Amino acid sequence: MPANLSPEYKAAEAAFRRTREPQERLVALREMLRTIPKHKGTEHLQADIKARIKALAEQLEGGTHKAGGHGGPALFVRPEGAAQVALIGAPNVGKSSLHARLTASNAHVGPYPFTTQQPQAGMLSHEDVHFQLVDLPPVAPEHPLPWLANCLQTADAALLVVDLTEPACLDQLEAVQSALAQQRVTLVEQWPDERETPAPADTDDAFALQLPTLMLANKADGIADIEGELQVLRELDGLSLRMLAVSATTGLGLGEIGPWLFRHLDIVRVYTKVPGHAADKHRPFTLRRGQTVGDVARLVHADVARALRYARVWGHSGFDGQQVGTEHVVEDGDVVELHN
Ligand SMILES: Nc1nc2c(ncn2[C@@H]2O[C@H](COP(=O)(O)OP(=O)(O)OP(=O)(O)O)[C@@H](O)[C@H]2O)c(=O)[nH]1
Ligand SMILES: [Mg+2]
Repeated sequence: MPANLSPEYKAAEAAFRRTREPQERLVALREMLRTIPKHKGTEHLQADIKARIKALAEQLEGGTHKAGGHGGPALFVRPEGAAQVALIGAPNVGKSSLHARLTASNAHVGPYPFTTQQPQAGMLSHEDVHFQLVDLPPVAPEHPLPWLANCLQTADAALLVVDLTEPACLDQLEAVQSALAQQRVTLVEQWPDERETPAPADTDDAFALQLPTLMLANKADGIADIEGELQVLRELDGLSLRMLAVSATTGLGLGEIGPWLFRHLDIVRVYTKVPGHAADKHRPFTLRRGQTVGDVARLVHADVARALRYARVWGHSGFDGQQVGTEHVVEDGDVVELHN
């Protein structure tokens, strides 16, 4: 990190880190470039910022195709649901087949590499929680995706898909990791449920992105000794990611993915009610463990949050319509009645 970064630059960088919204990130990047002290020690960083401005601006201008189907520009997927989870992997490993099977999308599947060209969103449900799964083009050295890091910025986690029947599986894994590393994206084994406190912001590198990752060992239908294969992969891949053997063809293991994500992303469902009425049990608001009644109110509406004085909570933690303050931490299954 070059020395002598000005307070203006640091403020711009903090704004950049705070937001996941592409347009706001572009504004912050331009402000970073404007305020960065122009000397030899910052040359690399200046070049990096310029490259990112170029990529992000192109990505934002680019879109005639809509990646998410909800008005987002091409090559971005606007997050929806409880969490956004990206399908990452080498060519032809079965990402789109999994996407199609898990979300009932019509993701295009082909028996050859580089079938998928753009991100595609779909929803994977677990009980009344919906995760947004994003199918992506393959990550491969011969097929660079300059927009990938920007696209992944909105993801909460990744599913790293490998093909268990592919002899070059380990080489593919290495190639995926190194292509991601070039864009400063790292797939990590630690998920939110294992963190005591929220992940510390990376203080050195505003561009570093770490995604909690579950490995999906796909095409397990073609493998006789699945446990043995997983063991080999575990020993040789140099990663310590959790693994799940799956098959997009037979459906093996697919039912475990939703519950796995729900548990490890530390998701909390809250049902709201208005006084004198039953709770709306159909559509939970989804939060993360540790979030509060105040956060629930913000999800309902900014005006509701501003006016909030207290809430009543019915929940698993023994609360039975008890009055609580805005800082009260909610738990999965709580019913909350907001009062102003
Ligand atoms: N046996 C078997 N074949 C599979 C499985 N999943 C996918 N396939 C096959 O693998 C090939 C590639 O599948 P895709 O889903 O297009 O793979 P992809 O990773 O999206 O490929 P790209 O978009 O090119 O990166 C197709 O021929 C699929 O039928 C599986 O679980 N078992
Ligand atoms: Mg595909």
